[in-house]
Parts: sequence; C-alpha cells; structure tokens
Amino acid sequence: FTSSKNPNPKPFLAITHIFFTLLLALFGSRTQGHSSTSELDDSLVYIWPLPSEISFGKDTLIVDPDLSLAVGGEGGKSEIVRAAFDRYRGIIFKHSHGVSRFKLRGGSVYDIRKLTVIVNSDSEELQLGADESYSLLVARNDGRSIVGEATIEANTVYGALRGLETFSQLCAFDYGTKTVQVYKAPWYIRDKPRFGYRGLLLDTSRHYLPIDVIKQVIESMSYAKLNVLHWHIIDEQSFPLEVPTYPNLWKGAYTKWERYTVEDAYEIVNFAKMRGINVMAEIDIPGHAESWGAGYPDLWPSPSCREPLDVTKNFTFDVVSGILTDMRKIFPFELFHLGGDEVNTDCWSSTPHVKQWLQDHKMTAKDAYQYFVLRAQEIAVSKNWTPVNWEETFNTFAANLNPRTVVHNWLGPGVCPKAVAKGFRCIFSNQGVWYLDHLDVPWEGLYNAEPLEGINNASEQELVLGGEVCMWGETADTSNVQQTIWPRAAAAAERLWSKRETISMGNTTLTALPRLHYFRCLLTRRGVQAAPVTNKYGRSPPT
Ligand code: CP6
Repeated sequence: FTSSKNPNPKPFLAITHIFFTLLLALFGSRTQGHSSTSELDDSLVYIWPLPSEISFGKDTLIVDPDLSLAVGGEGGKSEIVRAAFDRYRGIIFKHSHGVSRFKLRGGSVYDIRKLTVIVNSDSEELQLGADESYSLLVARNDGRSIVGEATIEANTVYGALRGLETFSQLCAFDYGTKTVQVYKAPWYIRDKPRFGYRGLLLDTSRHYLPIDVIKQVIESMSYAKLNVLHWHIIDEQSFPLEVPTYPNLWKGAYTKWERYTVEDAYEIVNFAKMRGINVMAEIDIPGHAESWGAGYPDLWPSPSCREPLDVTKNFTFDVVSGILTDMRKIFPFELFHLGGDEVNTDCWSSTPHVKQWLQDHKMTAKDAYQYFVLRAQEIAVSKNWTPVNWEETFNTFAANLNPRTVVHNWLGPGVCPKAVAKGFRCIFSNQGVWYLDHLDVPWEGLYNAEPLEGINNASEQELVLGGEVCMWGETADTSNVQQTIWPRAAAAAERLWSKRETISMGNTTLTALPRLHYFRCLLTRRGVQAAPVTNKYGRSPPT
C-alpha cells in the first residue's frame, strides 16, 4: 500500500491509485501497513507530551535532508530559532546521511524542502508564564505549488522551540526507503502548555555532576517540553559553586575538580535559555547548609552543632546576602529557592550562645526558624527575587510568610489546596509520586498524580504554577542520573503540558503506554540513556 505514500504518483497508476484510495477509505487507517509503522497503532498520536488540538490525515510525506529554514515575523531572525533549527535538523536526519535523491521513487521530489518558522514578537525575555504556544502545519502541496509545506507559527521564540520539538517528533526515519518521512499528514496542530512551570530538580551536592551531564539533562528536558531546571546546587554534603564575594565557600566542594566556576554557571544558564528553559537556583537554608562552614566555620553554631546555620550572627546573613548578590548576576529567572525544609533546631537549643540569644530575644527555637527564613526572604526580595520555599515554612508560619512566596510542596499531596486557599502560589512535587529516586513508583504513579487535585475554584487553580519532579542526588551520579530521570519524568511532563481531560479519561494507561514506549525509544535514539518503561504489567504484548 503505497498509494498514499508515493509523493508523485505516475499518471498510468491513476486507476490503481483510485482503487487503493477506495480500499483505504473502506478499511480506514488500519490499512496503513508499513514496515516501520506496522507496530504502531494508527489511532494514536505518537507525540509526547500530547498537543492540545490535533488533526491528521493519511498522507506520507518525504522530508528533504537538505531541509532549509525560512523565517518570518519580528522574532524569526533570532539566533535561538536558528540554533534550534540546526539542532533539530541533526536529530531528524541522524540516520540519513549520504542518502541520495535518486533512491526516491517517482522522480526525486521531496514533499517538504523548507520549514517556515514565524515568530510574532522579538522579545527573548524568558520568565514564568512566557508564551509557549505555537501552531504547526505539515501538509502536501496545496494545489498551487508542487512541494508541501511545514510551518510553525508562534508568539515567542520559545513557542517556536516547542513547535520544532513537535515537528521533529513527527519525522521518522524509514528503513525501507532510507528517507525521513512524516506519516499521517496533513497535520494541523495548535498547542500550548497547561502549566507555566514544568520543572525538574537536579541535586549537585550529594553527587557532583559535570557540566556536560547537566547539559545533557537540560537537552533531554527540552524533548519532553519541561521548562524549569531547579538547580539544587548546594546542600549539607558539598558546596560546589564559586561565590566571589566569599571565596572560601567552595572549599566545601568534595574536591577542587568537583566545582562550578561562575563561568560554568553562566554557561548552564545560557545553554538552558537556548532551549527555552529557566534555571531556578536554590540555597537550602538554614537546615541543609553544613558544607558552608567548611570555608567559614563561624557559620556553624559550634563544632558539634553544624546545622542549622548560626541564627544569632549578622555574619550569617551577610554571607546569605553575598551569595544572593553574586547569584543574581548569574540567574535572571524571577524565582529563587530558599529551601527551608527539614530544619531540626535541637542543637540551637543546646548550644550555649544560641540558647542565650533565644532567651534575650524571647524566642523559641521555632520562632528563630521563622526569623531566619523571613530575614532570608527579605534579602531575596530586596534583590528583586520572588522567594520559593519548601512547604514546612508554610506549614509552620504561613501567616508571616512574604505574600509573594511560592510554596513548594513535597510532603504528600495536601499543601497546595491549603496554600492557594490562603492566596499563595504553589508548585506540586508530592514525594510519594514525583520523587524520581523512589524507584518503586512506576510511571503510572507519576502520570496519574494531578497538581489540581482537591482545588476546584478556578481562581485558586490559577495559583498552582505547575509541578516539578525531583532527582535527589544521594543515589544518582553521572552513571545513572539519566536512566533514573527518564522515562518516568516524561509521565509527569505530559501531566503538566497536556489538557487534563485528555489524560484523565479512564483508559489513560492503555493509550499512554504505547506512546510512552515510543517516546522512550525516541530518547534512546537521541542518545539519552533512558531506562525501559516499567509498569505493573510488564511489557505490553504486540497488538
Ligand atoms: N534534601 C533536601 C533531600 C530531601 C529534601 N530536602 C528529601 C527528603 C525526603 C526524601 C527525598 C528527598 N534529600 N535538601 C526534602 C525537600 Cl524521601
């Protein structure tokens, strides 16, 4: 059955062509048998995450390996678009080097020779709520020209990036003809994300991750349309970042080779921006900061009480302020994470000078925890940052938190409904389902977790910025970080991007499973060390 795939049917084949078209009409899409698609279910759309509006047909188009880029609109000339086109061309034609035109049937005419990208605005501002919508049309000739068209239109360069990703997922290398083909054209797609914040936490304190590995993670995030890298740079175990204002801080790195210079950090932020990804940095204070004292032991209440940081000294807040001043130059994203989780104040109460200070200020240890977090928030706000804090801060002193605080959930599913009811914004990261180091949670567990669960009021729903999967570093380093993230992070990515109705229709896992298998395979083809899809039933049988 090649009638719908032949780009240029010869006239003497017209009768057979009509005949086969008739057969196709009778038997519908099921007759679209083809060696490279025979294992795919034609009723499914193998785009991950699923776009919000899709229509497709039955044509197969062939894409020219010399595909060129045409741009339009005020933002079309952006280097971000040009560079992304070059990356995606590399991805799409990975297998097709050296395939010559004469191998094509029916005269060497490619259907798609040019990709048009129209970007309506030239602003490259990348912040929360950036417009990532796009439309994508891939169609055979419209009757006026002999070649087909592929056109992406977006309001921002970041929408164009999402459209390029989708276009690349429509392209498949066909091992029979050795060409890159788009099946089921014409495609008309209009798409936009459900949530503006679709994050992944990466922890470089428990294990150092080389720059190249962080870049690989960022690159793979863009394949699943995730858009925030939450860089949990520092924790109690190590302080790998250079802070020029306090040059001894990175003495807390594991070794002098396991460190990030300021230039390294710039490079990460720029690499992410080129892929439409913001980097949210974190310093997790006061409870996860023991490593700070390696360079400045005065930050510890005493040699035997090394965390939380010493709440009594102005020096502690000078260092916080110095770090934030230096980081402000590196991280343009409006959100900054101040941590605030798992603060055990026991040794504050037992360290003499801290105990005395608490008495003098008529504070309990809990008051001092609040005092620390709020003072750090003031410093962040004074540097034009919106503070994000782990949910314990909200659970302990919601009434006193800066009202612009973004509450970051992790302890079970309960806090976002409460936080938004009080007018706070919230990020969903329920540890029971979205902590990637919990290897026993199968992909369905991530897929079925709903950030808006228990929030019915529309204005409260608006306050849920989105969600984030967390790749804590205790058990992951270069050797296994990608296979721990993927493919399960993709399940959360579709939850965060696609319409709630689309993925909550009961038979979700049945229709999502083959699509997720396909996406995982796509990741591996692109060089991402994604693990096999695991699920409760084992590998799905061929249909
Ligand atoms: N590190 C920091 C961690 C965790 C948190 N904060 C964590 C806690 C429990 C689990 C996984 C990770 N390792 N700084 C909690 C936000 Cl199960």
